[in-house]
Amino acid sequence: MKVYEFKGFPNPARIRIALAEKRLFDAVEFVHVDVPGGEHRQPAFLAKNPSGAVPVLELDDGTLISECSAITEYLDHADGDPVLTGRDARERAVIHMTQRKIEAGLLDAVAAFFHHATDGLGPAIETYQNRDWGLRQRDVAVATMRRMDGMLAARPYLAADRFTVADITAMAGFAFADFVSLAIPDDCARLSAWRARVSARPSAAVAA
Ligand SMILES: N[C@@H](CCC(=O)N[C@@H](CS)C(=O)NCC(=O)O)C(=O)O
Repeated sequence: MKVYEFKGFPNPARIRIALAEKRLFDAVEFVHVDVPGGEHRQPAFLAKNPSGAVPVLELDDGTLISECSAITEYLDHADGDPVLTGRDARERAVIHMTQRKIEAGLLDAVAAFFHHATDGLGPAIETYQNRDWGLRQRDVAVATMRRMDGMLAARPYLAADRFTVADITAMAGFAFADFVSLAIPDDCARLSAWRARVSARPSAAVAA
């Protein structure tokens, strides 16, 4: 398997963490894509992912899988424990729901703030910017952090009583939030404690 990525970027980090959690890190070859240089907008990469985004997983039979949630789903089904996406119908639905809310409300919102309300990846890449939208999405990210703090009142991890893909998406969201200097609000003690807990996992080290 190959993973096309840019090391240190938040979405590729999700796949690195998932691979490490599932002890599959050495089963893939990482292929560097020069995103700041625009390589992801060139025809050769667009043939792999027409959305022009990393990461992309390429299977040995040539199947191309983009979107982190889909890649994680493949990895989780391809290998056994630990299960990151849920063991039964109820758990799978709850984890999927929570992951998606965190993806949209934290990770994608921070990304929108970065791309629209800051210099982002520079003028060659940021060909359309809407500052108001970016600032609105920063507010969405902070509101999502408060909601996540509430989730942690009932359980030690965001979607279950154990680490799941929802925690992985959140880890990437907070790494991106650090990059744009968006802190966890002071009144979110449970969320800060969760972050310290997941940051201590060995998988966190492979994402940076
Ligand atoms: N929803 C996608 C998001 C992928 C994404 O936005 N990746 C960023 C890097 S973290 C990217 O390639 N950005 C390129 C660009 O903004 O032009 C996923 O889950 O994989």
